[in-house]
Amino acid sequence: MATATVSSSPTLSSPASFRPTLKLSLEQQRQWDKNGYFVLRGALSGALLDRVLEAAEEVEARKRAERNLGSNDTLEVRNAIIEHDVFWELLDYEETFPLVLDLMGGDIQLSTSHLIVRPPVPGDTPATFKAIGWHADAPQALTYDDRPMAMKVGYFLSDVMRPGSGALLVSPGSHKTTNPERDENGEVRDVVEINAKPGDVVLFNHRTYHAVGPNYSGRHRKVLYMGYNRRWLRPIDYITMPEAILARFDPIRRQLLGATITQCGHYLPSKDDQPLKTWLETQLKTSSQPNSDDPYAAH
Ligand SMILES: O=C(O)CCC(=O)C(=O)O
Repeated sequence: MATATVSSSPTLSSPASFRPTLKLSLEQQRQWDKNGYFVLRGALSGALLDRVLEAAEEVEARKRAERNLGSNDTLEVRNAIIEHDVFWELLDYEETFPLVLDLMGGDIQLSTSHLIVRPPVPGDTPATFKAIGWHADAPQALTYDDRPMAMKVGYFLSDVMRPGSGALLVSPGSHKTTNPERDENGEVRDVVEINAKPGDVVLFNHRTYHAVGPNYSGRHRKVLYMGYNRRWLRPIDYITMPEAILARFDPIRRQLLGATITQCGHYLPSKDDQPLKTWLETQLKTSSQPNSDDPYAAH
């Protein structure tokens, strides 16, 4: 863990500006239900995008040095959120987190924060190459109330607009099956390549099958995922956050970082264990305006 992040900074609150009334547009909801994912074009932009890109570079350089990795080795940083203060800003980012709340409700926590840097491959690499093979992220069971058990928000940090530059591959509709249809080579049949620019964001259900194909671009391909799951599931890449980190945050962010007030708070939450849910309910009572437009429609 980077000790630099466990500082005595003042409490970092969830941004007062995040909009609980920002809901999925009808089109986003349709795509989520039908395909198991949707894309927000340019949802991360301006100074924050610059800060996140800079932070990702700094963490990449530090981790490559710590792990003795060359620039052509793949780098994966798990629990990346504790590695740089800028990453906290994506924990409940106002342009994406309200949509997670709309999909999942308030009974959630951060499941993972995962920075991935994948190097390009040589030009003679077969097109069927996978930097990571087809998979859905566990667990695969359906939830009891139709809300997703777990989902991810992927922030693209490099340009993967050109086909064959290591973009995320998804199989639309595969969140409805445990075994998507494949051809004789084991390749999933129905595939969409999410070509994206830095700052584009994908939201996908954990059940949606995805993979990463070859990157012929000659440039590294970078992405940062923030995952969220139900609080009665374990997080993926941390067990508990250190007290020194939790102490920096307000009750809503502490909930998101897996903390409870009472002993059985994950399974049998008291009111005090659910600040996000309580806050959400209060906000929704005061104003609730479903979005009719889609500010991030593909362009
Ligand atoms: O985008 C990537 O490099 C891999 C993403 C992935 O497979 C995952 O998050 O489970």
